[in-house]
Amino acid sequence: MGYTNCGKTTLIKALTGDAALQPRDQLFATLDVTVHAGTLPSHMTVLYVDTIGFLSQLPHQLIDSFSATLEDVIHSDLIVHVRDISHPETVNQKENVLNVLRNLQIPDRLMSSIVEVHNKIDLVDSYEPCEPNSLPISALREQGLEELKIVVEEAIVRSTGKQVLTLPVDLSSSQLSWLYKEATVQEVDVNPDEGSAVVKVIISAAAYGRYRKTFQLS
Ligand SMILES: Nc1nc2c(ncn2[C@@H]2O[C@H](COP(=O)(O)OP(=O)(O)OP(=O)(O)O)[C@@H](O)[C@H]2O)c(=O)[nH]1
Ligand SMILES: [Mg+2]
Repeated sequence: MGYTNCGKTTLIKALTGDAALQPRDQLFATLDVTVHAGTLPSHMTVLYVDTIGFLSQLPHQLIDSFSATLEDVIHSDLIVHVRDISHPETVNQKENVLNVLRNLQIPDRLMSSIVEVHNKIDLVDSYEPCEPNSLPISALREQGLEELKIVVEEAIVRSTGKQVLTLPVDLSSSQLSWLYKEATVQEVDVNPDEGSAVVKVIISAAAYGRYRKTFQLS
């Protein structure tokens, strides 16, 4: 989420490589909410939602329709707030975005986990991080994106209640293929002599419960 022209579409394009995305130097370049798949450092797939930009002094009649485009935010695992840090009004813009989110009655868990991205640092002479918990990037020059992905992944693991586990796996069983299907396999360390492997996975509590039940593990 963020103001129109702050670089949301450019950022999602850089994170996903989705050539269909068309960033443009104009107000309201994005008029439809679209969804784009990307991969996080642990191989987890994430869906980025490219939203419609905010505008100051939105005509009163349009506030409801604009808010309607943001209703699905409630169902997301994480909000990434993109700010054009080179914009003279960037501080007011941040306040407006947070106010709109408060009015939408976004759940506390989403409000308290917002990842704030300071975009367009390439346009700011000697950028100094001015706020804690914000990530400096240039979506256009693809700077800071790896750091951002790591932060997004940590936040999503936390907000979805997933855990990172290292599990011993019997390769003569279907345990490994089960994990590939139901969880995110990060690393597989095979021990050929023992026909076993040590597998690092990101898995939800529910899937881990089913895994133990399926393979009768204590
Ligand atoms: N210099 C610089 N320009 C950027 C950066 N990120 C985006 N831009 C430019 O900013 C303009 C707007 O980018 P978009 O990605 O379309 O912005 P948006 O937030 O999707 O805008 P709306 O769809 O209107 O809400 C484009 O001309 C981009 O090339 C950046 O990191 N640095
Ligand atoms: Mg856009």
